[in-house]
Amino acid sequence: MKKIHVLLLFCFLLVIVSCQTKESSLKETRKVFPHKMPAEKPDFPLSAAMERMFDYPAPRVQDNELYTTFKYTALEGFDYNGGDGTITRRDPSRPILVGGKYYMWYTKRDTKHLPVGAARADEATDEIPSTDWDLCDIWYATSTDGFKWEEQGVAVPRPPKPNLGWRSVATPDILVWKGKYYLYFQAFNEPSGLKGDWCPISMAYADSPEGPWTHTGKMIFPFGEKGDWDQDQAQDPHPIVYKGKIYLYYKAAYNKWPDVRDRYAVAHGLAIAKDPFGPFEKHPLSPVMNTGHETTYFPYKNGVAALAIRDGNERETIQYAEDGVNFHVASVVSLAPTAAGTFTPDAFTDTNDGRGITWGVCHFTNAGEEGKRHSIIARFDCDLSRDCNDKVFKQTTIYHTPDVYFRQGLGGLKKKRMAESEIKK
Ligand code: AAL
Repeated sequence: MKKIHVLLLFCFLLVIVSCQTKESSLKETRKVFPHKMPAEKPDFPLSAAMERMFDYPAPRVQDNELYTTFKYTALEGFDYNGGDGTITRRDPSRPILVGGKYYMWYTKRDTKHLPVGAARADEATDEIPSTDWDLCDIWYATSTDGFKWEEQGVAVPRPPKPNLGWRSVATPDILVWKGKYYLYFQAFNEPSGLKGDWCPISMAYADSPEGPWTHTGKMIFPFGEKGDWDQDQAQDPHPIVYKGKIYLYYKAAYNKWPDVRDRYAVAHGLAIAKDPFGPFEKHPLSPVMNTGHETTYFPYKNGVAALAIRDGNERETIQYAEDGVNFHVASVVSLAPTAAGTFTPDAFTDTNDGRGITWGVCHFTNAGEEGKRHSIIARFDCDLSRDCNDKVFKQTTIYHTPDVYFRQGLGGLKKKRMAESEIKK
């Protein structure tokens, strides 16, 4: 009797095991993408889109630490002359915290006349600016909370003609290196727009963020050779300390401006130095970024993260390079800040454990009514930080009211479109 029981039990177990094997081999042969999101890329063939999903920091965007939304706040404390267009503040540096105060530097235009525009640059005079960043100086402001700012005055003025930058100094960013301060900025010797937006990067240094600043009067590295992508300009200098050196990312427009403005493209180069005065050596793989009208880079984990905004196939993305050189798209974002300078406490600490960012400053270049256009600096908050996990920044839908869409109207094209549809009837 006992033997029969044992035999029955054995048969029962055999049936179960064989059913399970059948089921799992069926699953193996079906290889369908599972309902539960896999933590890792499944090891069976996937479509290109599903395959790519596992190349992001996380397959679900809400879990992607390099995905964020952006929340904006108008800054308090800046006077814009009633918004009449004569005062502009733009292209802010990253804010830094020194002695309990945030400091930021930016381009300031305070001119009697409004800019005539790049296309009419030959009409520019000593008092009439060509572009919004012509006839500018570098100013700075301080804050204790990052929302209310007090403008302190000029940090780096335009030097007298014919010194480098006599026409305009603009678009600064800051480096803190061995306890001293270095401002890198664009130095124009002609009204922007005359031949193009042509300028090199120059530098000023100081013992304190309050200055006084000494302008070297030199370009920090030469343009590329004739025919190279950066043959005419180096802009938007953005330094961080990485792998014990100064990694200075910069932008140039190429392909070529202004002669064939409609073929305009931008890219970012990388110049590396062991000392703030240089020599800076361009990384042989430069340009290292194919997108981005301005430069925003920060240490992240053991690599470098970047905001790639406007201009380029990968516009509105956050990117990451494990080596600071070879960038990959880490997320696609909306309503991203332009010309962002991020508060990055570890920008200059030579970290290999970059913590990321939660806020910064940016600009809007279309403040004021038509005929009074000027730029303003604003604050944005986000979660691109490994130390913050605020769900509010991980939402994936931003609802704009219909008027935001209708403001992108067809304009003059509307009549044409209506006439075309009439004909088709
Ligand atoms: C900016 C920057 C550079 C350009 C101009 C002023 O947003 O890209 O600084 O020269 O526009």
